[in-house]
Amino acid sequence: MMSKITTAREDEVLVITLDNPPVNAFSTEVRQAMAEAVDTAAQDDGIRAVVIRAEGRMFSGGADITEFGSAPVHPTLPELIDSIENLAKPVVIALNGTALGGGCEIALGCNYRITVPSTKIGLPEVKIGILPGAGGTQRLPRVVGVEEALPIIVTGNPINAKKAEAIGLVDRIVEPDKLREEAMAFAREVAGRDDHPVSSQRTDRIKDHDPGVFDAFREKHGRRLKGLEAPQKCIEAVKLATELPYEEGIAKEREFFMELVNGDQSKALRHVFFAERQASKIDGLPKDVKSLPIRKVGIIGAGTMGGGIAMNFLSAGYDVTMVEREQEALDRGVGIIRKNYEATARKGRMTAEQVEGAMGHLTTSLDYQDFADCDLVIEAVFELMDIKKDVFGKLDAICKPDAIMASNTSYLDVNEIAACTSRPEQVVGLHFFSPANIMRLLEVVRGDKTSPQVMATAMDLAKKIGKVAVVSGVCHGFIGNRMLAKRQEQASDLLMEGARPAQVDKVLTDFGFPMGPFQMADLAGLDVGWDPDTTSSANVREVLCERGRRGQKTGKGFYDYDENRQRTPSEEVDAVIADFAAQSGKQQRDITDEEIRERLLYPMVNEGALILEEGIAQRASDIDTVWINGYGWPPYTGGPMFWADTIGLDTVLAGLEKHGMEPSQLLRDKAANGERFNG
Ligand code: 3H9
Repeated sequence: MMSKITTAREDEVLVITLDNPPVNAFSTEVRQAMAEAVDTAAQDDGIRAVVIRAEGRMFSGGADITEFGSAPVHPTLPELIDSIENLAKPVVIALNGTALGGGCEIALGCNYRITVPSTKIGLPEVKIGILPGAGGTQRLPRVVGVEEALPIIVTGNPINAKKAEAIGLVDRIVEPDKLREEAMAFAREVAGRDDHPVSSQRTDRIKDHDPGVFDAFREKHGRRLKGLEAPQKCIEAVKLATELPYEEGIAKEREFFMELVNGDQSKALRHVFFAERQASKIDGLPKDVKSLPIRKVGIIGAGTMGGGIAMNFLSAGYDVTMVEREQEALDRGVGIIRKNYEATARKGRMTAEQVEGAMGHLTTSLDYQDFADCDLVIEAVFELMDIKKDVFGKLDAICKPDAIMASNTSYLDVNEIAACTSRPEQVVGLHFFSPANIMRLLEVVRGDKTSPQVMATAMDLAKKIGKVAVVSGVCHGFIGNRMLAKRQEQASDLLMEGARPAQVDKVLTDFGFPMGPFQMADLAGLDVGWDPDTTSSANVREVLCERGRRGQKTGKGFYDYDENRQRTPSEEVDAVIADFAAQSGKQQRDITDEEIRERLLYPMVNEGALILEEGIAQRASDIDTVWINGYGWPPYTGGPMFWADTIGLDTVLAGLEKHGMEPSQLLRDKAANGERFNG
């Protein structure tokens, strides 16, 4: 077996090379072998400098996250980095690409850092609910100053090589093919000197900072830090770096790290990290399946959905042909796409050239015939089976033989749609979420006959356009909307029993959702799927629509909105609810927040269990991935199924029974055996 750490002696320089694909994680084996190599450098008087470098497409993704939660094995990463920093010989680190977490912290423990232009450096630990625990919170501020260190540590977003050089995090940037040679030259250049910068000993960048910077940072990022433990600890740790001697600061960092890594939030966020990566894998797919090449994509419909879907492909450089029935609708759709891109450019997230580049890939047409050379066609037409069937019949006649034909349906039976073509194996569901250019989730709906090749292509494509894809079997509403329906049912019932929209919504926002069901309805529009010609005052929603309360766009829905879209509860809505409640004969009563939470969330978990039982989802973690990326479920609880695991499946079971709901067999069995949904 190839060793993950190799050493080579070149004159007076020891080169230590890390090679641990796929991401050069600092696993126990790597740490032990690297510590031995560092020891060699310390012992051998002939060695006057060290170069640390890596093989592969990046420097390192950091500590091996799979080892978290087990007892620490020596040398720990902090111990290894200390041994590097304490070496009485200069160490130059050559970052050949991405250096994250422990990968960045090890660089901070070296005296000199050299890299290539494409490198991204960062401390993303906060995203998995921890803080940099190998000296990052104490060394980074000492190297780049508090103002620069705070956002890197607290947001977890990486910076590029140029910025890293500007703030003093790297010393030199060189061309990739020169990296090794330049690192060697750097090492030889500094070998004879004895004034090497030692990060932990530096005070020059932390002695004059504005003490108000921490509170200002908390204030500025308050909304995104809400409910999260790790960012608060990150801020606290950086503050301590400015107040305590290094040894005391590092002891505090370790204490915070251990506390966070063993806490529920980090366990949940680590689950989310692996769940997203697992979701891209399709069970039972033959190993030799190759994706089909996709270059040109056809989209039917230039409305909100079609336009949003088109933007995904345009941004990723695919040619897109968008077809509508009328020129006016096409023009409007194209106008909105351009407006969206220009808004992104105004925020500095796109250049004017990139806007034109994306728009340059778009062609429009009124004729399906223009789909003839498309590799993939996605329809985003009205959600009615007859219309979908008509569209797929036409596509079948026009598309080339190996083209993939996809439906963006959010509920309908993909098998029935596929059956009206001569090639159901080429048909798949691609369920995007609105706004489709922003939401990360994509449900890839696998029909009974969808071919493995089409599935593999869809999953690959999702990654290329930056989506998190989850495979779903065919059922009404697939994974996400099927579970959502259970929550909506309860939300409506709760109103009839005495809860108010604001109370129900608040229970969910307190839980960590960005909004509750009634706020969501107001945002989406109460009239989605409502028909003014056939309306019959059958429920609260219909009556509100009839009264012109159609959501935020009309200034009123379940709530009243002012000109700044601030909402207040509405007496009119309360009266409508009271009328329906009286008709339903249900006794109005005070309902506790706890009951609301249980009745909204437990039935979702139960539906998730049914979805698993029926094989609609491949694994529990896929359900979590859907809810976190498509419906705002707070990631720090791990998603519905992981959350249920955390609070205990027996608790969920008892709750369902208490509220008179029928638990699924899978939930009963797992609860009885003390098992979890997620392994
Ligand atoms: C840390 O460093 C702690 C210290 O502060 C303190 C310690 C005391 N460990 O994402 P990909 C797997 S905390 C284990 O598809 P990409 C991943 O699951 C760490 N495994 O590749 C996947 O496995 P599989 C701080 C890891 O090129 C495979 O590698 N660092 C790790 O799209 C490929 O991953 C982070 O939080 C890991 N650290 O993106 C960075 N990283 O093939 C986490 C990846 O079986 N990592 N895997 O599904 C990332 O952000 C991305 O993986 C990275 C590569 C950008 C590196």
